[in-house]
Amino acid sequence: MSIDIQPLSPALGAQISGVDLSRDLTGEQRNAIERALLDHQVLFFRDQPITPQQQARFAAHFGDLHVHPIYPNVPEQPEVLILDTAVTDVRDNAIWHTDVTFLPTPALGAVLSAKQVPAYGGDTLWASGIAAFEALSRPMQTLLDGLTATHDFTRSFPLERFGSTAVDLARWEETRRKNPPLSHPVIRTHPVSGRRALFVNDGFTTRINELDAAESDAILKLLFAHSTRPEFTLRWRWQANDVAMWDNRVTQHYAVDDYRPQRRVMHRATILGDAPF
Ligand SMILES: O=C(O)CCC(=O)C(=O)O
Ligand SMILES: [Fe+2]
Repeated sequence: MSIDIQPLSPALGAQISGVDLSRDLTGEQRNAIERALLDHQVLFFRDQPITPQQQARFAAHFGDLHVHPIYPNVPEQPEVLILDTAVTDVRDNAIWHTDVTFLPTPALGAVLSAKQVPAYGGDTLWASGIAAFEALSRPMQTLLDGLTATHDFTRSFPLERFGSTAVDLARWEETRRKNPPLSHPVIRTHPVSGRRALFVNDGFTTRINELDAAESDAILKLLFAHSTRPEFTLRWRWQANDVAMWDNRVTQHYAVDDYRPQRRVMHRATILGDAPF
């Protein structure tokens, strides 16, 4: 059986069939999936009931895995974190963001497995930073080229929501101490494809360093709005056992918070990345 790739929108996204993610990948399958990820930035697989172990093994084909500092994980597979509305307040993912850009080396990508989904609602959207960058005018691209921006963990993980118990507070303070605000380029070059992408996100980006504060506020506001124009996005309607895999180096996503009190349970394995340039 060979891998079939159905593009879902011009900007990004493809549905992949012809592969069973519960089994170990052949080298050929791994390379075909990596190629598809480079071409389409986010991939979707239907009907893939995978265990946390199988999910971690699949994700580990593409890099080392990250253990998240805040979210709960599967005890016997700590690289798989649990997003369960019955356990964690996941509202903070209802903002356009790129995962963990508060790290010096943000995630390369992630593999998200839908365990329990609401009858309707709870969709996730992705946006292509490549499409957003390419649609900017030449003068704006020139202005942004070479600028850097500050990314701060506390923007998406505010103390008010993540420090409610003594244990949570201690973990939050430890995480903040280990992850002081840092800088990344505003325009990122994909380390493999060489394509250029807008790399600021509402979840973690607080300031364009080289601009004055008012200029930075105005330009970031413009860039956040620009990068999530419908033309650069795709919206996925989940079924249980769907798996999504995204290239976190050149995309953002938004988990729509419209379904509570229905329960929604997702498992995520996060693949470590490299320093943006
Ligand atoms: O729950 C989702 O659909 C996505 C949540 C999210 O932002 C993530 O897993 O990185
Ligand atoms: Fe996320």
